[in-house]
Amino acid sequence: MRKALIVVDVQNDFYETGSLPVSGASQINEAINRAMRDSVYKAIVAGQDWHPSNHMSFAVNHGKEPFTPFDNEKGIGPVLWPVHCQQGTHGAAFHTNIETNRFDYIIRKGTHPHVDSYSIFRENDGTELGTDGLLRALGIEELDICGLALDYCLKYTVHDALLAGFKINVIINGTKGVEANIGDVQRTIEEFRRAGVELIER
Ligand code: VGL
Ligand code: ZN
Repeated sequence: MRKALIVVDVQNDFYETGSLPVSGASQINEAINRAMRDSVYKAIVAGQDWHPSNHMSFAVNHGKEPFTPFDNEKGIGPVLWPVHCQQGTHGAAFHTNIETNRFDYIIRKGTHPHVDSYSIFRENDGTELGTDGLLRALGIEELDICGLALDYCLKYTVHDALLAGFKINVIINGTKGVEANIGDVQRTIEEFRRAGVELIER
């Protein structure tokens, strides 16, 4: 058992009725639950976007509209977001149809007001979240990755996991994208293929 399952940000705000909705998000729940019921995983690690109300990824904290382009060296951007996944709110909670009792570890991210954190490995300024160390300590060599959103947090998580040297499989029926720009999802999938990521179904 050298495999872990990574479940990225399956939180209410990223589902259809949330503040930063991914269309069709609820369609991924069954594949994720099916994967979690499989006994092949040594560990199931969930990411949870967990922002304070003064988080600088929120457009309103700049007096701007959501999706306004913004970039700074502290790792906010490339766009500003609607208020989402505020610590302790319903929007930040995991979707009720996800069998969260199966999560072994939860990595919270985006907790510092001035730094965003897309990947569950490190914050956008490079600060490690401890995920790599955790997986190494457990002897994990291969990751199946699913969750939201394909073209943001999942993409950055895959990127960092590749840099860390893990073999990566993306559960393609267990993820959906924001598609802020038309073609983002397709481009991300092409990038995965070129990087040697395997696309699997559960
Ligand atoms: C995410 C935008 C802002 C994600 C999180 O989970 O993909 N996207 N915060
Ligand atoms: Zn966020």
